[in-house]
This record gives sequence, C-alpha cells and structure tokens, in this order.
Amino acid sequence: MPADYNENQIQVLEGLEAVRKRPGMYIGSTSSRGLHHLVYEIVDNAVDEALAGYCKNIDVTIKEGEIITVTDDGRGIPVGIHHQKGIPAVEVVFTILHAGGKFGGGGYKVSGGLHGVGASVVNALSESLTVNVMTDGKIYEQHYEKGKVMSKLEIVGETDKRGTSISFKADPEIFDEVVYDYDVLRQRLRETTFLTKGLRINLKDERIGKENFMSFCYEGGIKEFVSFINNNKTPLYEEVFYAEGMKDDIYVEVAFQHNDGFVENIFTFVNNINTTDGGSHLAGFKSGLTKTINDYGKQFGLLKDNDKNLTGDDVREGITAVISVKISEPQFEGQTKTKLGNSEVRPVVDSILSEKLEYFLHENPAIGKAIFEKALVASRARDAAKKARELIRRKSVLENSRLPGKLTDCSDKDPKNCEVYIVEGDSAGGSAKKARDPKTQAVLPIKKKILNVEKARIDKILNSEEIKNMITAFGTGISDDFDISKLRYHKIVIMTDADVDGAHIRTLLLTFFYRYMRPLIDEGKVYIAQPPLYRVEKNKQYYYVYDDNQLEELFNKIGRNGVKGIQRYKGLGEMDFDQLRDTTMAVENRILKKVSINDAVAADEIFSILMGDLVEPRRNFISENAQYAEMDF
Ligand code: TSJ
Repeated sequence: MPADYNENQIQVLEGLEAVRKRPGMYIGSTSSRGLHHLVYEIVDNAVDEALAGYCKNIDVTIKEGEIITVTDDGRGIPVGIHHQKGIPAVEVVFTILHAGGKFGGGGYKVSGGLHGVGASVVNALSESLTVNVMTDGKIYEQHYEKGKVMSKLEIVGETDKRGTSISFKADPEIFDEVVYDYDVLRQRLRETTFLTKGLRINLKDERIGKENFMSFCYEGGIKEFVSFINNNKTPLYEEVFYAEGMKDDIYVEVAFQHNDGFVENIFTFVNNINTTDGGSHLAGFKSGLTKTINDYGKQFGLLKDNDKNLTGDDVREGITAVISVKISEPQFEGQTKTKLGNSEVRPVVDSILSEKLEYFLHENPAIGKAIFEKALVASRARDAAKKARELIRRKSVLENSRLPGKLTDCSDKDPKNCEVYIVEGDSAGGSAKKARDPKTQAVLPIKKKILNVEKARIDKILNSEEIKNMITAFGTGISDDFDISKLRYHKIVIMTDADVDGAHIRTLLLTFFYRYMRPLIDEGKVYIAQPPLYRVEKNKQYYYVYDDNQLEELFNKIGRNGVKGIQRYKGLGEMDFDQLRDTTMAVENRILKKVSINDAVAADEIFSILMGDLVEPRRNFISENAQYAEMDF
C-alpha cells in the first residue's frame, strides 16, 4: 500500500549534532547492541519498501573493515528536489533528524518503531556513509562523513536496475567496539524475513576468516515461523493454523500450533516490531482462542453442560503462536515501549481469529479434538496443582511460614542487602556455609539433579522438594502468583561445579527461573558464580585461574620457573572453605556473571533445544554453541 508520498511530506526537525552528543538517546546504547541497531535501522527502511510492495530482495553484507552494505531492489529513495529544503529528497533523508521516519499516516512503516530513528541517525554515527540510488537508468551517488555532506548528489553511471544501496562504517569514536556479530544479524534478519512473506534477505560475511552466507525467504511467513520455533518440539498435530485478514485498516496475521509440552510461547509483533510486553493484539488473540475452543467443545459434545469452561491457560498449554499486526499509527506503551496500546486492535484480532479458527476446526475435526482434549487434561492438572499449592500455603501457615530446613539464612532481613547462593550438593553446601558472610549471604543446597520443568506439568513441579524449597526461600511464588516485591534476596547466585554436570544443573535451574519466575531474569536478579579451575602456587603466592586460557596467560606473565604446585579443582567440594570464600563468595574478590536474555526467540529456542526431549538437535546445539551452553543465552 504505497503512501501518498512526495518530497514535501518529509518532516524537518533538527540537526545531527545532538545525535553525536547523546547517541544513547537515539539508539539505546553505544555497546554492541547499539551498533547492530544501525544495521536494523537501514534494513528496516528497505523492508518498508518491501511492505509497500515494491521490493523483493535485500542484500546485507559485512565487508572487510566492518563496513556494512545494504542493497534493495525497490524504487530508490527519491532524488528530486525537496520543495521546502531545496535539496534532493535523499539528502534530506540522511541529514535531517526524523526525516523519512514519519509519513503522517498512510502505509505501515517498520522503521519508526522502538529505535526506528531514521537513516540520518545512522549517518550521524558513521565515520563515512555512501548512498547509491538506481532509478530511471541512472546511478546517483552521495557521500557523507559523521553526518556531514561531503559531495553533492551526482550521477556516476548508468544502469538498467532499480534500487537503493547504502554503505556505512560506524564511527569507532562513538561505539565501544565496531565489530559485527554474524549470528546476531542472522537471528534478527531471519525474524524480519519470517514477518514479511516472500521477502528474500541475503546475509553475507566477507570478512577474512569469517566468510559466511545465508539466504532467507519464507513464502509461508509466520506460519513457517511457528514451524521453525516448534522444530525441536513434538507437535500435537501436523498443520499449523494460519489466519490472515484486514478490518478497519488493521491487517492481522495469526499462526499457531500446539506441541506436547506445557509452556505457552507467544510472540507478538506490530509493524514487524517485537512487542515483548504484548498488548491489545495479544489480548484479542487470547479471548478469541478461548471462546472459539470452548464453543467448539460445546457444539461437539466434548464439554458437557455442567462442565466448567476451559480457561485461557488451559487452551494455551503447549501453544506456539505468532501474532503480527500492521497498523498505521501504533501506540507503544510501558516503560520499555514494547506493549501495544491501540484498543481498537483487540476486537479486530479476536474476530478475524475466531471466524477463521471456527471454520478450520470444522474442516479438521481431529485437530479440534486434539486441542480440546489437551486443554481438558490441562484443566484437570491445574485443579490438582491448585490443591497442591493450597497445601503448600496451608502447610506454611501451619508451620508458621517456616523457611525450608535446608536453607541457612542470613541474619540481615533487608532484601537489598541479602543474597542467596544455590549450591549443588550437600558437601559443597557445607563449605559454602562456612565460607559465607552470615550477615548477608544465605545458602540453599540442592540435590545434584533437579526436575526438568520443560518436561513436567505444574502439579509435578510443585511436588519437587528442590523447587518447593526455592519458592519458599525466595518468597515470591511462581507463574501468575509471582510477585517480585516479595523477593527476599536481591541477588540469586547459582554456584555449581565447573564441569558438565554443573553446567547441566545450572541450565535446569535457569530453565525453571525462565519459565516460572521470568521477572527474576528480566530484572537481572540471577547471577552465576565463577569458581576457579586452578590454583597456582609460586613464591608463597597463590594465583587463582578460571579457565585454561587464563592459565596460559598466567604462565606467560609469571613464567613457569619456580611454580610449586598447580591444583586443579574438580568440584567445589575440593576447595577449602577459605579458598571458596576468597575466590568465589567474598564480595570484594568474586566474579559474578549476570544472566540476561536479550532475544526471546533465541532464548526459547535454546531452552527448548537444551531441555526438550529431542536428543539430536540438542547434541548439535551444544557442539555448535559451546559458549552459550556454558553461560549466556
Ligand atoms: F535507510 C535508508 F533510508 F537509508 C534506506 C532507504 C536504506 C535502504 C537500504 C533502502 C531505503 C529505501 C527507501 N528503499 N526504498 C526506498 N523507497 C523510498 O524511499 C520511496 C521511493 C519512492 C516513493 C514514491 O512514492 O514514489 C516513496 C518512497 C518512500
């Protein structure tokens, strides 16, 4: 849907100096994240051209020297003279803040979202940038440095192609480090491709030693996105449900498929921007789904007259869904501006989904029955879980809200000062108790193998001793009852052995937090302790070393001569308590790694692969991404 556009409509706001002074205001940060935002910003402008129906291919290339080139086969940024400014429109796009981002309604723009700040911001933060526009048989070119025009727009050749090509080198004076991560770009560009049916994005890494190439194109759009997310799971039925529709100028796409697991995984987008906090489109999806499944059950006698209706949680157990809406004036709410506010979207999503789903279930009664029956089992399990939860609650009242017997609590009662170490095994737990600062550090030992929550339903999870202990120790409750304001410790530190078993337990714990105490991770409350792997003794000095590389570095520094002993710790249990204190627990010496999740799709993929039941992808994953399996998501 082409906007009614001419050079005049580009709104003119302010100069680019402000951008260089306070880059964080425009791109979030000058870290690696901000750097990658520059690429998304430029690509999203090309995606707008694709959404308008004029572009089919986008090439993204990382060149030697960390130069990014983005080329599309669209109409080309207009080169005609801008009436107000008296310069070519393309120059306005690159030199005036907010130009090109706002078209005053009409047409959906991807750029203009969360950090959709416009090409001029990228230009301001680039040491150099060149734009080429191919249109009407000619190639136009203009060159900029740090946002300043270095040459007039000029014709540099002839061509029979159409399109726009941008090359830029991010300014190393602005960014902490100008090095692109191929995998980060691959992840995000794949997501973009899923959301734009039929668009092809080619990603190429030409850096020496890093050569790589990937081409994405999904004719099925978000339907294929759902299959992709469910790839490592066992689907409940083969076909992915898909609905598409347009009402009151709101374009809606919904796709979902249930798997045999218990968690719901819903990703929502507005104009291709990931709305991690949901909003009105998600609300419409939920109400439409719950109502339609219940109606179906009644109509086919699966739900008897005196049965309770299934709840939303029941019908969404094990669902993987993607909701994508396109609207002309999205309102983003919330602190992180990742929640859709437009209330008119809710009934539109609800009705488009309901109508198409009702039809789909009639056409595919086996699927209808499978979904309904899974939800019915979920409903019964939920009742059982409620009873189990009440039992825990009642028990804790009876026992005077007693903390778990295994917990050695700290004496300070102000959560701001308190931390809890979750330690693998009773013997390491014993050392940790002696090594801790009893005022501020609590210790909770857990068994070697805790329950894999990815493979168990809530009632079973609540019966697990380790999990019950964590819930009561933290004081927060779980899932919908979770309340971070009740958290009894401002840091939760996972301390496991530096071996494969330790890594496994850590993943199990993180999976539990991710699925049932998600705000702990979102708000950065979870940390990983880093016990040393070696202790090297030389001249009565001890050096603690955390991995093999560091050991090499140490020898390079202090030499090998006169080294008296190298102790390799197999587990925490081998460390004396004072060593454990000095290296891993004492606030002034220790290294803690904060657990963070930047990308929900990636994180979900990783958790499912690591913790799900298909063994093969797990093995592949761990060997390909050993560093992630270790720590990060
Ligand atoms: F970000 C950017 F501005 F630098 C950029 C823009 C980067 C890239 C890779 C592509 C683009 C871009 C812009 N591709 N295609 C367009 N299209 C337009 O700007 C355009 C062309 C024609 C008309 C028209 O109404 O005739 C309207 C527009 C918005």
